[in-house]
Parts: sequence; C-alpha cells; structure tokens
Amino acid sequence: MNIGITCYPTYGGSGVVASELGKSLAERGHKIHFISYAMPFRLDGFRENIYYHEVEISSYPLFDFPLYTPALASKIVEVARFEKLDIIHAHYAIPHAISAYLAKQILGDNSIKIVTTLHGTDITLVGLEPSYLPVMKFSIEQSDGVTAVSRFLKEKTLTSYQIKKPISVIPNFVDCSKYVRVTDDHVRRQFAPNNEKILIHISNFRPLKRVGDVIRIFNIVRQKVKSKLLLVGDGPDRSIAEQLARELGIVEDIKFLGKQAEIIPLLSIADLFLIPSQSESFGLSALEAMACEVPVVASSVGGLPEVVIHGTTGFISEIGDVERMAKYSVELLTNETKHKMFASASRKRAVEEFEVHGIVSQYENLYEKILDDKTYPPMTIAESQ
Ligand code: GMT
Repeated sequence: MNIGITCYPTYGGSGVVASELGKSLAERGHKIHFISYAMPFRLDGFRENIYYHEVEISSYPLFDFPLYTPALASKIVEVARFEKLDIIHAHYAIPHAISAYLAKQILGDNSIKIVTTLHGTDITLVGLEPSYLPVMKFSIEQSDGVTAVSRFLKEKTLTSYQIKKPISVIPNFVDCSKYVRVTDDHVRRQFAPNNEKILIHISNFRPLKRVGDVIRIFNIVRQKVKSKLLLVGDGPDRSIAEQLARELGIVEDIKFLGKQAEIIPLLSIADLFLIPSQSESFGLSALEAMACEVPVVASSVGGLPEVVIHGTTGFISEIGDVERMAKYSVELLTNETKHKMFASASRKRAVEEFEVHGIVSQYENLYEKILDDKTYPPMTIAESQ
C-alpha cells in the first residue's frame, strides 16, 4: 500500500507512535509518505520505503496566525496525486483529520481512505473546546476508519462527541527487541555512585504530567530509601519543578536531564518509573519502561490502568495521592523479591500484549478492510449533523 502519515513531528507520544508505525510498515514493504512541518524526530536517517514531504507555511502580514490546516491539506493533495496514496493516516485529530478530509474533497476521489487515530488531548481537552468541537466531531465521523489508543479513549470519544460510527481500539506498542534492559554499571554509577535506587520520570513537562507530584513522591521515598531521581524531558513546568526541588532541599539527589534522544540506557538503569498524570489516554512512556523491566507507579486515570496492572506490573493510586504513591514505591524498592517479580511481569506484559508486530498487523488489517470493505463508508454530511 501507499500510505500517507501526518502527525506532529516533535517530542510527544503521538508523533512517536506515528513514526514507529511508519517504520514498521515500511519494513513490511509498504511505501510510507510522512507529511508534516518538520521531520518527525524518530525518523533518523535514510530508510528504505520512507519518504518525507515538508509542509510549507507561507506567512503574510495580514495573517496573525500561521495557516497550517490548509497548507497541510494542499500538501496531502499533492502527495496523494503524485504518489498515488491509498490511505491517509492522521495521527492526533486536530488539525490532521480536518486537513485530510479537505484533501479528500479536493481530490474528489473516494478510493483514497482516511484513517484517524485519536491519541489523547485531541479528544479529552483541546477538541472539547467550543471553538473546535463541531469540526472535531465532523472530521472524526467523516474518516473512513477511526482508532483510539485505549478503551478509555474510545468510550470518552463516543460519549463526549456522540460519535455514531465504530471506533477500533488499537493500543500503542513497543519494539521489545529494541526496548531491552541493557545493564551498564558505568552509566548506573554516574547517577548512583553509592548504589542508590534510581527512580525515573519521562515526559514533556506539561502541567497535566504533574511533575511536582513526581518530586513530592521522591521527597518521601528518599527519606526511607537511599535513592536518586532522573527527570527526562522538558516543557512548561520544568522551571517550576526545579524551583520545587530547591525549596525541598533535594536538588542534589535529582538530575534534570532535559530532552534525550536515547532513553533505553536510562530506562535500563532505573528501578521504578513514576507517572502521576492528571490525564493520560495510554501512557506510552510507561509501556517503554515496562519493556525495559521497570515497574511503574501511576495515577488511576484514563488508559493507564489498561497498561499498568495494579499489584502485578506496578501500582495505581488516585491522582495527587503522593503519600500512597510514595508508599508503593518504597514497598517495591525495599523488597527485592517483589521487585524482581514486578520487573519480569512488566516485561512479559509488554511482550505479550503490546509488541510492535502484533499491533502493526492490526493497523494493516484495518487498512485492508477499509480499502476493500464497503461496510466502512464515511457518514454523509447530513447523518453527522
Ligand atoms: O494528547 C497529548 O497530550 C499529546 C499526545 C502526544 O503527542 O504526546 O499524547 C497522547 O498520546 C500518546 C500516544 O498515543 C499517549 O501515550 C498519551 O497518553 C497521550 N497523552 C495524554 O492523553 C495526555
């Protein structure tokens, strides 16, 4: 198949999923055309069957805002025409599904199919704003296939947007042959010279990640277990987090590592992954940690309980309950037998439920079904009113 993928190219789960999906489909012989405003960060170097088309956004003094949606639609039209796309796969609905819909109308070709994958805040936050809601509902319903990354997100979409068409749950995935724990004592000693335990958090430091809770949890844990905290990523709450660490007087035990392209060596030295988010439709970073045998302490929100099994691969608590999350963390960090069991159960769950090959086949099957099955027509405009 010739598949166009449009996504956000920056650090962030939806871009990671789109890029890894494209790479895996390309290895299976499909021609993959990424269409975005910058090269997705996981698409490093030349790869067979992968092409990149940059969306150019011209500016004009009259425009207060860049006009990305029509620019993307025009680029999709161009790529679809000349590369004979069968599928346009939009990752993160806003504005990708809207541009894909526009492009299809311009092409006037019903044989090109649109698949939209809903990732998270496109549904739970941004799309619910009155200024976007009607266009979100419309573009979801006009897609030929819609997928959500968790059961939670599917239910949320159906109820919040009153969507009248089927949504397939295709969970996120991890390449377990790449995401493997590679023990490197040299790296471990850099961060924990006295054999301290290592807790890790990886995110884009947006307020909904509750990085302050990560620091508060660690503040309690370190009073009971000799430990260090690695904070990977960057974003709007980074300075607030650094400030909190200074106020608590624990900055010596915390390393702010910023954005890191290579996270496997870091996950490989970690004993525990913390993800106390306010909202999380899936929690890809938690899954990547699990593949590297790192148990997870998470909040009980969104799709996280579909990834982390309470009492088996980690623990789950109410949002903001830092005391309980700290208690669970200490429990795992002080009981070696339990920790070993949780670590291997985490890896097992990643391999058995979320391994790349099985999940990518689900996308492939969906594309094939949509391309030759007439039961997947988009709704008429009247039906979706
Ligand atoms: O929805 C977002 O906030 C952005 C998005 C991203 O691009 O990072 O994250 C979402 O998609 C990821 C990949 O499917 C999920 O693992 C994240 O849980 C989800 N984030 C939220 O729901 C907050």
